Amino acid sequence: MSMEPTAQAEFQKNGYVVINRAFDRALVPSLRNELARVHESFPDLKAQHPLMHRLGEWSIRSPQAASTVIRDFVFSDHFAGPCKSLVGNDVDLYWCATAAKPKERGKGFPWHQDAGYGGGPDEYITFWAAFDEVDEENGCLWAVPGSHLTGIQEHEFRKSDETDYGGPFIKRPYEPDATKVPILLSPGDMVCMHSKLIHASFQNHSPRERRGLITAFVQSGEKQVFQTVGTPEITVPFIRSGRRLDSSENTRAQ
Ligand SMILES: O=C(O)CCC(=O)C(=O)O
Repeated sequence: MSMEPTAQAEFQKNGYVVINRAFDRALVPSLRNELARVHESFPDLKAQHPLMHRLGEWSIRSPQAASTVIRDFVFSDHFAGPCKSLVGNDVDLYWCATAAKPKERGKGFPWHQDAGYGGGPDEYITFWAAFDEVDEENGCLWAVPGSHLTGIQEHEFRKSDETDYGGPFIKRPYEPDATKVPILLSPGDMVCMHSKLIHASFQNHSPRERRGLITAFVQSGEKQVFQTVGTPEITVPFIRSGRRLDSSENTRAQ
């Protein structure tokens, strides 16, 4: 289903839009199970699927390579509709990763822009699909509305420490203070973000898991697509001339 014009306008203005009930809650238990399996069996799965990478305790890149449940979810109309509205009729999956912040010890992911990682395309969209109730206590995403219009800030790579996971983050000091907004989601909701949106997430001190899936999509033919881990990125065809390819047509996804 394509996106409502009001939701598209919200995305253009704020750089993100929350899509409530974007997918059936009935899918959530099997998605949670697959996410747990991918994390628990990562070494074995990695041996069979070299595309997979551990990005830290909280995240595994390319889980769709090892899970048909995740693959069918990623290559579904849940994402095709918004992709067609926001990206166009020819779209590739850029990347996919789990986002499983554990209860009580989940760390933060400081302020950054996805396009600030360097080496990749400037313009693409990222979805964060929720498998749990996600709020301030268990480490939801926060965004700075309208920040996608202010250009790409300078980023620096920081290692994981006591409070934060490692990654490329906006150079210190940066603190948006009052302009930041929490993105509250229920299982089945997702947020769609512009690649230049400034966003972050904080620690999970709660007794609740905070599980989700990140999927990023880019206009096909985008030349500047490199994997953050350093090898050439393999984007996967998703929509061609307005038609969604299903996951079985996407041999490169596996
Ligand atoms: O899941 C999170 O807490 C952070 C995810 C994020 O910001 C990203 O992948 O760009």
